[in-house]
Amino acid sequence: SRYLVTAAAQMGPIARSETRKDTVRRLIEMMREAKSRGAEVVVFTELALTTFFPRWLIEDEAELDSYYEAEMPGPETQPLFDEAARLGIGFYIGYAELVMEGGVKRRFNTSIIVDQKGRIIGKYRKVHLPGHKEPQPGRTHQHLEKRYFEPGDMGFPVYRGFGGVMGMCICNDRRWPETYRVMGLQGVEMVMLGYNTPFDHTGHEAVNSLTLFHNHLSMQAGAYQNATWVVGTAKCGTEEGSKMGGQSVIVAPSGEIVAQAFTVEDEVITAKCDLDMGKAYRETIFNFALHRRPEAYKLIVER
Ligand code: CDT
Repeated sequence: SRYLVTAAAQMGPIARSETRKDTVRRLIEMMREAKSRGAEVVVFTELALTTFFPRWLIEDEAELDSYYEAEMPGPETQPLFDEAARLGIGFYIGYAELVMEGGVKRRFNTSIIVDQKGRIIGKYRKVHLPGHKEPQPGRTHQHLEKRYFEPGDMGFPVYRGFGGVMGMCICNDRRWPETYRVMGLQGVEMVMLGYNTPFDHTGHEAVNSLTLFHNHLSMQAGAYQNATWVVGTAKCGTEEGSKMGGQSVIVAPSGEIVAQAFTVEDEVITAKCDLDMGKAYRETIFNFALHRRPEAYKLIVER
């Protein structure tokens, strides 16, 4: 067995007025709690440093830029890295990334994995961007990720860390089977992800009422079909009037939920994850080399 004590640090709402400093303080508090429970790695959420700003049309560029990180770590996030190194705990965190390339601003919805010495060992940029480019009439809250981010340009890389093979995705990515499969084909043993999921995300009441069911369905299926642990961490509760789902989970390669948050606030959950557990699936029912039929899947990449 290769045990990795893993924590998911769910976040309650972050107000629009909350400073980075205050948010980082909340993250550090949960990091300490995770460590006190024996965790070696803690998974924070998507866009963990600010309120979920894609719910608004922001036309002032300086204001928009204020939600992004131009460097990681930067002056306001350095304390998180310092505390991780001091405690000897790794972490995953999502943030809005702003990069200057040839004098042009590029924006991504990004996550990183940081090791127990406070060093970045992996990076990922969100591939599946939901929502719209233009504000939709009649909606109380917009979802303008297509306006504020470019689709990720890194694919779904995996990284060696914490004694295993680690992968990442971000929120909407968790609903797409290809996300997990691309990492599954690289032998991923734990997929870390964060999400911000408003209950009104489809505009169809019947679908919206299944929001929490679909959240777990996607992650449990992804875990089982790819013989991997999945750690899904929410930002939840009522944030600036938008109600978002919680129920953060740690899912085993069997597809079973082994830990689940029960509040919609800052809450740490933990599980002792055996990274070898996936073998029983990878070597039998999901032995990819033996049973997959890529020649029958061509349409997936052609359309
Ligand atoms: N953040 C994010 O990707 N949220 C989406 C819901 C919004 S769809 C308009 C999700 O898939 O959870």
